[in-house]
Amino acid sequence: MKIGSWVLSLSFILFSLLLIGFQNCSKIDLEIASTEEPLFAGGKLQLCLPNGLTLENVLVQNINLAFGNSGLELDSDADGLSDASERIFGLDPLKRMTFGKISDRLCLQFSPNGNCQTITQNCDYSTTPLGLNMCEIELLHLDTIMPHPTQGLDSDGDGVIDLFEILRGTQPNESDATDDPDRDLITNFQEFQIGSNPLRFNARNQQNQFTIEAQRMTDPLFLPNCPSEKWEVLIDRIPFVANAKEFIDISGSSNEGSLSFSRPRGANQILIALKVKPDLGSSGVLPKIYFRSKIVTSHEYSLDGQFTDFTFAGEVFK
Ligand SMILES: [Ca+2]
Ligand SMILES: [Ca+2]
Ligand SMILES: [Ca+2]
Ligand SMILES: [Ca+2]
Repeated sequence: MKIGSWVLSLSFILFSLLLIGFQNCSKIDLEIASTEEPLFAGGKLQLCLPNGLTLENVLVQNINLAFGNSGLELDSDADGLSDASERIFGLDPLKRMTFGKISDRLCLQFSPNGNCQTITQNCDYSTTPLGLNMCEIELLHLDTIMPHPTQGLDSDGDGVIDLFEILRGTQPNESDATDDPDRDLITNFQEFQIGSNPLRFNARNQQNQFTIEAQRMTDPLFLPNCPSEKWEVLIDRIPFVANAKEFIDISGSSNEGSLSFSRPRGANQILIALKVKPDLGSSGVLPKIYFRSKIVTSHEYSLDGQFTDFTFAGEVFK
């Protein structure tokens, strides 16, 4: 009797372990649909902020991964559409702007057949600091929401840069960071923080989330020569895949100091965006956006850095 119930318990445990194993496998399949298993990038930022500023948020995205039909897929040209989706719609997976004027993701959004040659005839192709051109800004009416000193950064002032919103499908022209369009009880902003799809119910997929933890530091031994606010940001488990083809961006003109989408074969581009705002004692100072592009390969795991590694993109009103 005793041995019988013991065998029964053991079988139950084995069955449960098997079941957990299967569940984990299916979760991974749902999230990562690349031909290669993802590698993970992480690192530590030690930031000495400019005087009078405090950190509003840090967001990180691998711009060479896009959400496709079956999860995260390779997006070689960083236009927000995976290579596989582009082939389905007859777009070029190695051109951000197959028709030359707006990024392919916006092309599909405004012209669902992927045929957007006729959109925006006369506009300025030169890119703003974070990779948008005036054709895209005018098409999305980003220039009419708020008259920021620099356009195309965080036009709606919700803390998520326009580029990330376009790549992931949230609204760059509407403050929607606290919205939850996919009703998974994770707000859009939280989805950006953990790297999940803001347009797809995925509350139960805890498996492949990444983490970004920012903490204000008061320890005098941390950045001892910093006279202003000090922050430590821990970034972990940002997924990347190593099978990307080389990408050379030929869309529009890239201005000095603005984000470039080009990168070598086998590498992914991980973009870190900082939004800083005036601290309580500062008046007449506007919020600012800084960015850092990190080219990551299979041999390099580190996103370590300091504030001086970041490029100033511009100021926003909110
Ligand atoms: Ca693409
Ligand atoms: Ca493309
Ligand atoms: Ca925004
Ligand atoms: Ca959500």
